[in-house]
Amino acid sequence: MQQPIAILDSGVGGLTVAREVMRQLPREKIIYFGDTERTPYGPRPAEEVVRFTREIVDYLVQFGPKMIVIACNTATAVALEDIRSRLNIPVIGVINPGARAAIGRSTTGQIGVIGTEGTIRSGAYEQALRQLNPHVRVISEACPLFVPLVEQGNFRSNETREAVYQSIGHMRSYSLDTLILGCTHYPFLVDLISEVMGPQVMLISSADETAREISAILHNEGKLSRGDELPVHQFFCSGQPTMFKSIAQQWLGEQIELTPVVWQVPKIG
Ligand code: I24
Ligand code: DGL
Repeated sequence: MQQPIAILDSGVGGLTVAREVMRQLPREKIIYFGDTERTPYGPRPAEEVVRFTREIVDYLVQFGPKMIVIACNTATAVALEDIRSRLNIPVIGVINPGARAAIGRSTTGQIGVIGTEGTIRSGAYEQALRQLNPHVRVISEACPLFVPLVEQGNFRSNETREAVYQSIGHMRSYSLDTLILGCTHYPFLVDLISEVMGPQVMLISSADETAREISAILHNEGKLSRGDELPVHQFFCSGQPTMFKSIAQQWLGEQIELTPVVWQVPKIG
């Protein structure tokens, strides 16, 4: 099938999922949408994030994707079911793959989850984990300082180390054996997070697990692309294109085709 895989995110974070899909499935064409105009989603009310996610999905369906991937944890937490109920193609989020990996690897059933305020407030990870195994103990914590620090490229400064200790230091007392990094940006802080949590705590990146899930679904449904030539991916962003392009090109290690999207301004009167 030559239809693209559509990946959407609140901004640049979902590029972690896109890169992993490009690595695992080099023949698949990707259409990526980053809502850089309205990023971040983490602090926003759920109803707003649902509305934004619907708008992006409405835009992406014009490309006839074979699958929609909500690469943003916050959007997955509040909008996955809504989007799924409106479409006839597979819609996958980043929460279930991460939860499944955590359940599979944890031996004690003491699982931690960190994410944005919106993700943690929704309880979506707890729900996904409990549905897979009702006996797990889940400890959750919102870490609103982490996204801005990562977006400043501040991965190992003393300020960041301080923020990581302040935010998750108390989680050490729960003897977790697994911690889900339930936000696109947190894998950039793995060194500090593992310094704080200790080497016995396994860290799970929702992006990597999601890419594996995408491969598995396309494989099982016989929908893998069989094209000979390598696909040309297409990127869209709602805000200033310059910054998005530079981050995406650095991260993906190649030139990208980027189209800026201007949301329709609502008419007044
Ligand atoms: N990383 C992220 N966001 C940024 C950044 C970064 N600036 C430097 N690096 N800025 O996310 C976000 C600013 N927004 C404003 C609105 O438009 C879009 C951008 C994490 C990276 C996700 C792939 C550091 C950096 C980089 C390139 C690759 C990776 C990386 F510059 F961490
Ligand atoms: N992409 C978001 C997430 O994974 C993090 C950035 C944001 O708050 O928009 O939850």
